[in-house]
Amino acid sequence: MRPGEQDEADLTDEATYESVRSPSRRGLLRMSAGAGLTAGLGAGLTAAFAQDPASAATGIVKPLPPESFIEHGTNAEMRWEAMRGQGYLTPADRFFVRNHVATPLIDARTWRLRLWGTGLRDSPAEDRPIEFSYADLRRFPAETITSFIECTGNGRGFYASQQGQEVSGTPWRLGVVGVARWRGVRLSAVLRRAGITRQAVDIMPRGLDADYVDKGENLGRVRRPLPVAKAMKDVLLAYEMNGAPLPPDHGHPVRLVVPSWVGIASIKWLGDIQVADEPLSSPWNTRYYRLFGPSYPEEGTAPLTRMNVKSAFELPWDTALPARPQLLHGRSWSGNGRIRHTEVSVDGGRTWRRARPLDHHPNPRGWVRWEFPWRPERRGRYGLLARATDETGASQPPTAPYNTLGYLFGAVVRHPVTIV
Ligand SMILES: Nc1nc2c(c(=O)[nH]1)N[C@H]1C(S)=C(S)[C@@H](COP(=O)(O)O)O[C@H]1N2
Ligand SMILES: [Mo]
Repeated sequence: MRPGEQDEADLTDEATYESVRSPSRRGLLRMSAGAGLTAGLGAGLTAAFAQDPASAATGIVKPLPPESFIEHGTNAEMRWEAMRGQGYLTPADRFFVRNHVATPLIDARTWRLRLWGTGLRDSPAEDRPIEFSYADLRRFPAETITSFIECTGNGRGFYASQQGQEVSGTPWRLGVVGVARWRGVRLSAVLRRAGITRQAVDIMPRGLDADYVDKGENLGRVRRPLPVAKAMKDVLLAYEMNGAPLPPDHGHPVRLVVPSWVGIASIKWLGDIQVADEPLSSPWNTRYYRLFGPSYPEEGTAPLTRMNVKSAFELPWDTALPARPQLLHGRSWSGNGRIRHTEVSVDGGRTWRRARPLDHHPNPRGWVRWEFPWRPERRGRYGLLARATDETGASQPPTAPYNTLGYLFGAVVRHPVTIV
């Protein structure tokens, strides 16, 4: 038998295939998604699910073609030129992936959502939770929302490149944001069915991906408290993205979509939700996702909630453009609500002109597409600027306030192009 044949045989056996997909075998999948794989089932899985050789290193299942993505460790940032010519939505195959660990493969047929805690009637214990199967959730009335999900560190790289400030974390440009149509069940409906009480104050959704280890310290599974007021308002338990079942990398079978809030709130591969009659905490609302630094309290600000205003051009970074009149395209969005207008400057911020909005009834939870006619006057280097203002009057300043973890970079970004 030649090397590799055994693995292929394993994968054509359906029973084996199903057993390795089940949640109880996630450890294996984690291995297959991580480095250092040797042989056996894991190798077979790598071959089956990793259409792209890169996924062996990233732990991301979908292909990451270099024209659409920039890989950063276990994450993939979308290149903004990948949105050029697209409609309103970000297609799932271009949507950024932010994974603390690796994408787990979870079988919807054996999956359960488990709710427990002191904020539910009769305070069910963690090991005696109220359970909903995937089929149970599909029997609730379905709801569809169009909403962005954006990583809190989107634009982080510009703290260093535009402001000369050192921050920790992945140096993203502006590509860790996407807008999708999410279909699922209102979280409020499921919480009510589970018996949420008036005393409940916080919920803690937790993912089924592996424990997150930060510099040798095991922080447990990804989880972040959410106030009951937000949980009951507009949060979705999503099982579809853009009309198709949620893909593995985006939380299959079920994820939270927490509109307008920091991306970390939208827990993927949702496994359980603690509902408590007292405030909850996790590293994701204490040591991360607050602002830290000289201008902030020692313990940081309050946990971050809404995202801020941003704008991006649908152009490759540092690209060459022809010396003739042309239309520039881009999108602006804000966690505060609707975008009122976007202005563009092609002369380094001396003069600004309004961009033409292409979406006339802005979705407060989505973005606005815009275009801007430009007639370059000379050849050479330009820094294109775009700044939006939202319905609260919030806009994009020339610089972003420094914080050590590089969150919420809302300043105007200088997008380099060369007219040739
Ligand atoms: N279980 C789990 N949920 C998670 C994460 C994760 O690593 N594990 N990453 C969070 C972060 S930081 C972001 S920005 C979004 C990214 O969602 P996406 O990968 O579908 O784009 O998922 C959030 N939900
Ligand atoms: Mo994030």
